[in-house]
Amino acid sequence: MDFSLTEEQELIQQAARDFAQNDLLPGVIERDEKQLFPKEEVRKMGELGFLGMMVDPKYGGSGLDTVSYVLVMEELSKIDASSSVIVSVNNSLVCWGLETFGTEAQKEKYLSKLATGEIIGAFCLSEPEAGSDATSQKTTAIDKGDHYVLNGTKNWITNGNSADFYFVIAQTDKEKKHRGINALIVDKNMDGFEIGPKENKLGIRGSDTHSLIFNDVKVPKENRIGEDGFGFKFAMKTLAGGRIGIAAQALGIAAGAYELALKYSQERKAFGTEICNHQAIAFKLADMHTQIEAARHMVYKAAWDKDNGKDYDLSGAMAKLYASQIAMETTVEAVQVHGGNGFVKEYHVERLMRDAKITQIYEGTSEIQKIVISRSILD
Ligand code: COS
Repeated sequence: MDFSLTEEQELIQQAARDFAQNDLLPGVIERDEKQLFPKEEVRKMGELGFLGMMVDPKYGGSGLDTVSYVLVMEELSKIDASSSVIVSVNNSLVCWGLETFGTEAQKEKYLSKLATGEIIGAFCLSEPEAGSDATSQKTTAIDKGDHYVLNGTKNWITNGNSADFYFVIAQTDKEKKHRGINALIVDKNMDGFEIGPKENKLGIRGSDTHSLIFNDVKVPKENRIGEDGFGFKFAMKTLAGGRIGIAAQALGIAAGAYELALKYSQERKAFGTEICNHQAIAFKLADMHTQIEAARHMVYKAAWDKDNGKDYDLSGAMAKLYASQIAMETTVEAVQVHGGNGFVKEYHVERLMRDAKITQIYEGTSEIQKIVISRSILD
């Protein structure tokens, strides 16, 4: 076994760390407070190749492996989970889905723009009544010969207003249940496509989350992904990889909070010594460090599975379940180590605590991960 990173992976990790410190950190509190989308930061991440990390260079991507991608996700998330979720959705759900299942014409039209950040994408599966129960799609895509007519509403869509490219999952043939679902590419400028209100969120407030409304949107058949009825499988397969990205985000949030708590505990004095010298604090640091290391192994292993052609449904689900749980626990403890200062925005840990919560919810709640895991071990 070899646990070391390659030289290239170390360089990418360092590039992401530098970018996070120099470009994400300065405005992160203001973006969180005012719910500002990191437009300029996204542009720079496109230039650095972070938005199409695993895409083949012939389509303008960086041609890197999944391990490099999770390293970048981890570093960005230590500082700004609102920016890292944009990276995650664009890489794992949009670019990967398009490159793996799209036609050559679809890739030529969209992939290089997505991979370089010229445009960004969104993945639209959740609905008011279909979040975890993803087969119960109410959005319809009625087959009209050379096109579909799309009607319905999607909820909680990351990059909702900022995207130009949308994967929309919709029901074509209700009788066929999940085998009658299709995934369609929708352009922002299509008639009948409306952006709904922006959500005012607990965490990842810099990311742009909207509901989307489709009123008789005419989508050409050439915008369908795969064969008729492939949409649900497309969503499941794509989300399986997406969960590795979110696991890496959770890992980064935990590691960021831990690093802040460690530093603070070595500076802040109480009872005549730095608080890290009190066992009450030292033991918290020991627990955080151990849990983060365990989560890191799980996240990197899931990425390695994907890179090596192994099944990653189970390892990705376990990594997301565990990393999101310890992101929550670690950030709560990091606030506690900071005491009163932990409650104050300028110390960053309260934001990380709020940001951590979503990692237990999106791209499959922790309960959904347990369904995936238990089915896998019982099969
Ligand atoms: N890869 C490929 N196919 C998959 C799959 C995967 N990882 N998981 C499920 N499928 C397929 C199944 O093989 C089945 O197809 P067939 O009947 O043709 O064999 C189909 O999908 C339906 O699967 P299943 O019967 O297991 O569906 P359930 O309704 O029981 O739901 C869960 C399965 C719960 C796992 C699924 O609905 C899910 O992941 N829900 C959460 C969705 C989610 O992440 N929402 C968040 C939105 S994105 S922020």
